[in-house]
Amino acid sequence: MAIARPVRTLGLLAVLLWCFFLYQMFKPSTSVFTPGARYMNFERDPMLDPTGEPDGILVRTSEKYAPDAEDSDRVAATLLALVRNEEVDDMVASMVDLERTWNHKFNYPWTFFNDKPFSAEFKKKTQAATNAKCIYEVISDEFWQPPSWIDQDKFDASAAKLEKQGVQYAKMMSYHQMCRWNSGMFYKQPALKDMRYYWRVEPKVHFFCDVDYDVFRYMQDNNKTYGFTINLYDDPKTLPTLWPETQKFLAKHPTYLHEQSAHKWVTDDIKRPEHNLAAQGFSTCHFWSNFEVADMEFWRSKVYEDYFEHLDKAGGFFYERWGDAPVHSIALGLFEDKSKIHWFRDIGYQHIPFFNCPNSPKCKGCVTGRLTDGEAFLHREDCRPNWFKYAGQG
Ligand SMILES: Nc1nc2c(ncn2[C@@H]2O[C@H](COP(=O)(O)OP(=O)(O)OP(=O)(O)O)[C@@H](O)[C@H]2O)c(=O)[nH]1
Ligand SMILES: [Mg+2]
Repeated sequence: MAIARPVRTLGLLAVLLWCFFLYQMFKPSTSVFTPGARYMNFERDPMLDPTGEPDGILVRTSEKYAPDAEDSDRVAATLLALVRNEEVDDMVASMVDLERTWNHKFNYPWTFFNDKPFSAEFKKKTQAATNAKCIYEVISDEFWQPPSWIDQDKFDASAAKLEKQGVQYAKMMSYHQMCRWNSGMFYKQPALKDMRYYWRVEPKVHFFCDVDYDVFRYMQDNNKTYGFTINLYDDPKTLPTLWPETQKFLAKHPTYLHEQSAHKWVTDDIKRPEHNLAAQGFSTCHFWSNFEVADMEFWRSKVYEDYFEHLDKAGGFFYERWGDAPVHSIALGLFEDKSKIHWFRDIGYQHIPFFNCPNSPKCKGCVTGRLTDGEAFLHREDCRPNWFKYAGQG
């Protein structure tokens, strides 16, 4: 039976419309998230280039890394988490990723810290996620409570002011305590006295890539102090007087500035001048410290201890909202040889909303070169190009 021409035309149109609809649904994305086309700061994101293992001495797994090996190849190091009981499932999720990609080969112990006693459930679930030893520590008041010179009324007044300015967690005293503990307390905990290196792990983070060498031995054998994955700008409203206080400290101790420091990185005012202005001379570019692999000898040094004490006395952990990330980063940028700071480009990592996702067959579950799966404006927070500019990609 012949079909009338208008009906044929309509049918054809319907098919064409359906094809167009399907194309719109499934066409390759040209949004800001497309690797390579998504960002204005880099000519080309180095994460798109093939990533292998770092240069230098690398130690592989062996029977000497068995959990109970007597003459172990492990160095004095631990995986470290400050965490609450109610975050146990998110903590286990982080552990599962890190155990799968790395620690089942090396069996470094996990040390968990909490300001409250760990529950039986927390201990059971976390120990079940690893063959390595787990250590559970309650932080005593001396390390956790605000110091005696912090005035509660002044804290309340400044927190209210910060909150009005949109500073996240401003009124949450425990957040301030957490930042201070991570800045100047954790490495003094008696449970860590025999440890030299740590790898900080938060609940609900992800690791994507197989890492086949002992990361702590890499730090020790190659004389590295600090390792990071992601570099971001901070909110200057959280730290208006951190840099002025740092300058006062430097004026008192001019010899503390390292000859090979990344001072220019700390004070850069080219890439984001308005941040530098609001922070009174600090670029706000920092190592994102929810991931850090570091040598506690640096934090335990006289230089850093003097710096932390100066900052602590100034009160900015409470009257402003100084984070451990900018405090660590400024100290590393001023007082350490920048060649001792290592970018772990090969460790695939995510803490919402940012990623470090290398181009490597060892990685699964992240999109190569994608910095964030959040809102497009978050790309502005990327300050890796600044670190590469002043310190390179080593
Ligand atoms: N035990 C304990 N752990 C805490 C406390 N506050 C924060 N933490 C832990 O400290 C780490 C950092 O805290 P977060 O709240 O994640 O801070 P953040 O990463 O700046 O904030 P988000 O971007 O919201 O994740 C996490 O591992 C928390 O579990 C606290 O009061 N007690
Ligand atoms: Mg967090």
